[in-house]
Amino acid sequence: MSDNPFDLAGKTALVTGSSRGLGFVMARGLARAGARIILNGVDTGRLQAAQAGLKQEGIEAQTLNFDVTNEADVIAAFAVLDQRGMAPDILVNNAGIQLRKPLLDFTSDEWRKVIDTNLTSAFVIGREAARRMVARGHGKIINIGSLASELARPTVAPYTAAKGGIKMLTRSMAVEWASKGLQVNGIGPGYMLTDMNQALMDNAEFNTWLMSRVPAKRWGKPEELAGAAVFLASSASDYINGQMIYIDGGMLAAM
Ligand code: GCO
Repeated sequence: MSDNPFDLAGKTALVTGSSRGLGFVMARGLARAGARIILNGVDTGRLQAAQAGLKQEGIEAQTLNFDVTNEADVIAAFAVLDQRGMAPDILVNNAGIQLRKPLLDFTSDEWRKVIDTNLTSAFVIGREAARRMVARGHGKIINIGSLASELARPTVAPYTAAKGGIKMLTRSMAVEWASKGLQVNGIGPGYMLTDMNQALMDNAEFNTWLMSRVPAKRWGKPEELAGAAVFLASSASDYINGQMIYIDGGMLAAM
């Protein structure tokens, strides 16, 4: 047993939505800390490319293609993990989508798609993982929220509602499962350089506004999330529960 509290050797981590972007970078960070990684996505080509990318740095990752919004798919995926002896010790609920338009123009179907992908999936997958973690008496769940878990801006209402829900789902999971040996916490990225935010990065007016709001005066880099993910996945955070760590360049601290 390593005396390094950040060592994840011997642990299995499932990261949803990890074929690219923040999910991939967090999965890579957990792997570099010693965890056995299960990459998830719905695009087999992207999953295989992500797996190959990790292999190039000597990391052997598994892949599991399932749709986080399809409960039957999720349950079947956990049955496969059970068969492989790979029920996760660490779950990162990262999968999410963004849809930007005035709230008055959203359809109910569009609302449900965002809520289902960004919030309900964290409940369903969290419940399936926690059933196995509770049986073992230990486990780490990391829900990926957002700066939008705390602050709203126009045109992203479903996403913001979902991410606010992620914060309170994290607290709910923590208060129900802490006595069972689980630690459940969240990471709230600020404005990060990701495909999801490309339209914002390309918008000069948005960039001017953002630079006026972020004390660090820059966009965040996806790899800047990996440290918090390793910390919350490790024994270094065994007495931390129900917390959100915001990685936002100080944006939430500023008026
Ligand atoms: C937006 C962005 C935010 C992201 C951002 C902050 O359109 O405002 O997509 O919703 O979550 O990375 O967390």
